[in-house]
Amino acid sequence: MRGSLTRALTGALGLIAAAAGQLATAAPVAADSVVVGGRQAQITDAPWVVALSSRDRFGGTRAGQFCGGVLVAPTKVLTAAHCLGREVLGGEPWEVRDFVVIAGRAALRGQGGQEVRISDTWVNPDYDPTTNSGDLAVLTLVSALPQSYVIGVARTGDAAYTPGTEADVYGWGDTTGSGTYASALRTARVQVLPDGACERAYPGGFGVPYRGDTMLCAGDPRGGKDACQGDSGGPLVAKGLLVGLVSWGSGCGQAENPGVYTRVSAVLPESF
Ligand code: 4AZ
Repeated sequence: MRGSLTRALTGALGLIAAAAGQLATAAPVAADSVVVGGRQAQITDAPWVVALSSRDRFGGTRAGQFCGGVLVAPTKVLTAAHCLGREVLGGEPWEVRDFVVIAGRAALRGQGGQEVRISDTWVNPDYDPTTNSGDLAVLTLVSALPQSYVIGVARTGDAAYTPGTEADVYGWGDTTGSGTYASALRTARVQVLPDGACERAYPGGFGVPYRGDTMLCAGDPRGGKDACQGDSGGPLVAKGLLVGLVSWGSGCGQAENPGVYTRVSAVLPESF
């Protein structure tokens, strides 16, 4: 969607940070790397994973997929706020005439599942596009998907947020870190990492800083498994509950640069 640079690099410091980011992404990632380092996922095992699509804007070969999302109620999809930004959509979400959520389909070229239009979008008013803090939006679907597709959301303090907890990230994004987008849903097993791991990786300065109050750090301590470009907005699931949304990071699958996720429990309003 945007070359190999990371989300973090789109803010005011973009040019300087971009140079630093390109150095960071120059290191090779694991060859079988989600989602980098992942494996194929069955949609029946993860029916809450959805693709955000516009064939008009992103082309039809991969069904217009450009971000991930997750179903948290029959008509409510969470995604990353940055997925709805002007630089992604080329306008406001309601101006994208064929914007749909694809549910119940792992293979983007297949016919399975359903494509559902969106009646409303809500972008977290505290989302800061410069720092990526609060990177969450809610899409309301025009018609309800089955309740059986819905995943529960971990609340603040849930054990699912404890560092060391195994977590699975899902998406149709880049599987290599060099622009090889998946056509079927993939998943990778990572772990919730202590905030300190991302504070060390993303101290601020040139790039944007990691903030543990609104962000969640997760990755593979040995590297190789991670979310990547195109996975944004997709779910990070631990203990059967949603804990994070793919948000940003430097490169993909590098042990020293974990993935940064939206901390859903801290950012999602109580009323959803
Ligand atoms: C992106 O640009 C992106 N490795 C998403 C996740 C990560 C990096 C970049 C984490 O959408």
